[in-house]
Amino acid sequence: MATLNEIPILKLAEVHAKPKGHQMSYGTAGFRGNASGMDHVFFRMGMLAVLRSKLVKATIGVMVTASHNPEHDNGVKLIDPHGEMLTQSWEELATSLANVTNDELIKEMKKIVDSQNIELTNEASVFIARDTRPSSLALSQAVLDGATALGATCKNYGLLTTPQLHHIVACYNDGNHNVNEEQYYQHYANAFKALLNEKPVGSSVTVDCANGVGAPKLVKLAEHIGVNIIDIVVHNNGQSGKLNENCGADYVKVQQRAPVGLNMEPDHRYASFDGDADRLVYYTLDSDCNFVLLDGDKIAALFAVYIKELLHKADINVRLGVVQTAYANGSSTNYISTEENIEVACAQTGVKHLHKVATAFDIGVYFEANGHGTVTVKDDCLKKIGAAANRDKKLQEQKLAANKLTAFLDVVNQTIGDAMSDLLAVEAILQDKGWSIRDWSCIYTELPNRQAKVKVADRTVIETTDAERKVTKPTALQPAIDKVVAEYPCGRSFVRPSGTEDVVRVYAESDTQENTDKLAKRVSLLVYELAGGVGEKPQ
Ligand code: 16G
Ligand code: ZN
Repeated sequence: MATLNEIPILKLAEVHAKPKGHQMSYGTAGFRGNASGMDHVFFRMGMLAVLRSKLVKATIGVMVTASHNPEHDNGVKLIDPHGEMLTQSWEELATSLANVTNDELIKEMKKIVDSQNIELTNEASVFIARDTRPSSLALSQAVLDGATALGATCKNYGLLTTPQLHHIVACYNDGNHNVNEEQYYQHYANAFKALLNEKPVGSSVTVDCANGVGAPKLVKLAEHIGVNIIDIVVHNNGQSGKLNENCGADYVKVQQRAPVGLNMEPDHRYASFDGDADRLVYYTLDSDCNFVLLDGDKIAALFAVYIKELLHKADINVRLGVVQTAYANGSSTNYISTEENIEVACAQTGVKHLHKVATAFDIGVYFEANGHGTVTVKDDCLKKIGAAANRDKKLQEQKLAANKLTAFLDVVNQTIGDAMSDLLAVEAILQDKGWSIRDWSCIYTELPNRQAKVKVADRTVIETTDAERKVTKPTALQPAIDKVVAEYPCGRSFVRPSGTEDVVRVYAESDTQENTDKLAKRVSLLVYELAGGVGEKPQ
């Protein structure tokens, strides 16, 4: 049994020393915070990736990004062998390792090695990539230092979107050792063209890339597809604007308005990515020039119904389901489950939770309302679809549908929500159905909704159950919410402690915007009063 080679670790740990008192936790999607003072966290996550790689005997990914957060923030997340997010049981290990002092570092690492039974003589391989934040270059170097301090073989891919790194890690561990960025474009461009059957997409689509890494990558993807097939116009490409400032998927979804600098025209298709291109929302203007948002719920509905129709046409019987969170608009849930008769499940906020629930279905479509989502397919289900495409007895029309479904599932990045691949999937469906963005938008009408946040002394006093739809603590809160909600037609409201910010989040929906705003305010006030609100009372 080998031991840790302490000297190089300690030497580099001095270079990446932890500032006094700095504490962080591995949140919903890794560590995230102001980039200054986080250098040690990146160094230590480089080391943790090596330990994980030695344990699972596969390549681990490390992505340097803070997604839709402001430019001055940064973050780091680990990617497990099949391209999924770091297994939850390791989040605690990550948190402890990030928070010990430099003096306790070796002891903490040994603790991890012992508790996990890690064989240190095993080889390790770590893939690293980063977004375009000014701090990302130096922080990805800190990850590299950490990984090399423990003797791993490292590949630094430089600038990538988060889903690109997930894709590369998954393919590599699946035995494709030549996988690289170029192959990513080839894969999705070819899959898209196959799905379209080389028929061009009629009109252009304008994509706000949040001034982030999605911009140069989308340009490359578009080049691989060819402008004769689809005309993608990139907006907010990072040449002048600031990352995520008044632009990007989060801004558009929350503000329900166009990103900076975009002069919208009625009926044109617009889309926004977030800063690391794992979220996608669409929007347009109606003929009265009202802003119309098509968020993650609408993308999920579009995907699910398309898959359902193809399964039906191909005469394939598998279990299809949609996974949403409590944030999904009530109308979307109603449309998918009642009108389209597709199973709907609800998961806790955070991609890892949705992903897990989705994989229980043969085909699982999962989306958060904020635009993060994808489709998962079980291997034997894929085989079943492939067999249907080739079966002699099948009618030509059934074979065609099975082929189309295979092509569609090839266009989506099954490892994680991917704004680029989701964009192609939406474009292909609209093209296939001959739908305008207006047709798509009309499949159901959202209930007016409002999100708010409340500051409390300690947000952990709020505990929830039933996929965050009900509060269990403080005990007086849920009955009080129920009573208020009952006063509003189609009323629904829930509260949950944020996993990324020191606030309690409040969601409300009901029949009119005026009622919804009142409901959100009254529930916010209940949180303030019953869960230790601080500062100004909610207005
Ligand atoms: C993170 C999650 C996102 C979730 C959000 C909730 C991933 C990759 N990202 O951004 O899915 O919606 O956190 O934030 O899992 P909140 O807990 O602050 O509301
Ligand atoms: Zn993101």
